[in-house]
Amino acid sequence: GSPFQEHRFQIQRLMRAFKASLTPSGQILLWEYLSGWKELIKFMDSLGAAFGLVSRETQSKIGIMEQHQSGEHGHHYRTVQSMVAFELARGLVGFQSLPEDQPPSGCRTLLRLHRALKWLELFLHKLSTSRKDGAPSQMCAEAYREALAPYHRWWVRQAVALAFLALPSRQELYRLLCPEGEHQGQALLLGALGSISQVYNITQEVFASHQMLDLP
Ligand code: 1PW
Repeated sequence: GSPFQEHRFQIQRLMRAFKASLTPSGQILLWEYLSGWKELIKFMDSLGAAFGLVSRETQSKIGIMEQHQSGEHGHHYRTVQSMVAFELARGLVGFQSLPEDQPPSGCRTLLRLHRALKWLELFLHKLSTSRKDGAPSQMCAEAYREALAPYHRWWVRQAVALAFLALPSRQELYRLLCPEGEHQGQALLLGALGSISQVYNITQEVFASHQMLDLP
């Protein structure tokens, strides 16, 4: 293939990354998890400038996670579970408010990505079960209302709503997601959904069991 191919979004790569993030013992590997997100960012970027804010914000969260990974205690940031254990033991989670002089914790940062993953899960689900005349901008907005809007400030909700309006038609979106055609696209969507839900559910359990679902 072309040497530039890896810069283009591929839903297969997204699916593989989230699948690979799951170990047989139910650990979630952060490097693979984040590489799934990076693939998704390529997709957002292919949607045009309207998704710039969403894309930049996601990248900045990934950047914080990578700083933790390459830091002094990086080896604790191999899995979601080891990160949680480490930050809990060291009092680094930030259950109250964020100390100004410290980088945001891995837990509160991952929680943001985790909530956004629910948005993606709902959106892909709606898309994969939608009729030919369905409007992606509406599906995206509904998924956002259900999964993410309650956690966002007013101005963020307004900005995100504007981005949705720029989403292409269902047909065009399927073409972007899977150039091989809608039929295959649907199968790939379902495959991706399967891995994303599994990863989401495990992360949710880990965070819930430590009362970490509303870190400031
Ligand atoms: C095509 C579908 C793509 C779905 C991808 C989902 C990405 C969601 C990112 C939304 C970003 C909106 C703008 C920023 C909001 C931040 O305030 C918020 N960040 C996130 C990732 O939700 C909360 O982070 P904060 O402000 O508590 O550091």
